[in-house]
Amino acid sequence: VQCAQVEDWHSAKSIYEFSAKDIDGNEVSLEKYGYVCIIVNVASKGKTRVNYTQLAGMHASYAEKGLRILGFPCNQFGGQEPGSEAEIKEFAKGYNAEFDLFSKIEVNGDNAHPLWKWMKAQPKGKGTLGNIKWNFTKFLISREGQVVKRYGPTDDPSVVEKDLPTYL
Ligand SMILES: *[C@@H]1O[C@H](CO)[C@@H](O)[C@H](O)[C@H]1NC(C)=O
Ligand SMILES: CC(=O)N[C@H]1CO[C@H](CO)[C@@H](O)[C@@H]1O
Repeated sequence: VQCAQVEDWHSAKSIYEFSAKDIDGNEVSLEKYGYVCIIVNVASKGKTRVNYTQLAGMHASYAEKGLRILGFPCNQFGGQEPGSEAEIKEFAKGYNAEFDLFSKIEVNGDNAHPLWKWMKAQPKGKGTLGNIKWNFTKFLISREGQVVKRYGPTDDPSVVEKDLPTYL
């Protein structure tokens, strides 16, 4: 794998230089995501219903128009994603969520996934404090693989939907 993984994530120019493990444990190069993407840290416990339902709905409505949603389970916020990969997959199925899920990662700290370190360091991805504050933080990625906007956990997925026409 080519990837600007661990040490040199600073120098990456787009998300396409990264790879991540999908929910089944296969290393996937993000090169295949030459679409408009929403990258989001998901959790299974807590206020998931609206978030998952809207993400699943957006996938259903916009996948054909060129949207991809990448959900990264993360257990760094109040232990809200304690399940195994298999349990997370089953959980998502309950919402008919057909968007792409990845293996559990960390989004903050030294062990954060390099893709997340990179997104948080981008001019449009910094947010107010840089670090991810809670589950369901969303990054909107252009077809060029650039972060074009970051949304906080309380911005429901429908807020992101309003911006899609500009980029799709
Ligand atoms: C979506 O998730 C975030 C983070 O847990 C939460 O703050 C927000 O209220 C949720 N949205 C809804 C409508 O439940
Ligand atoms: C899945 C989920 O949303 N978990 C937590 C994320 O943050 C909210 C807001 O603080 C919590 O209430 C949820 O339990």
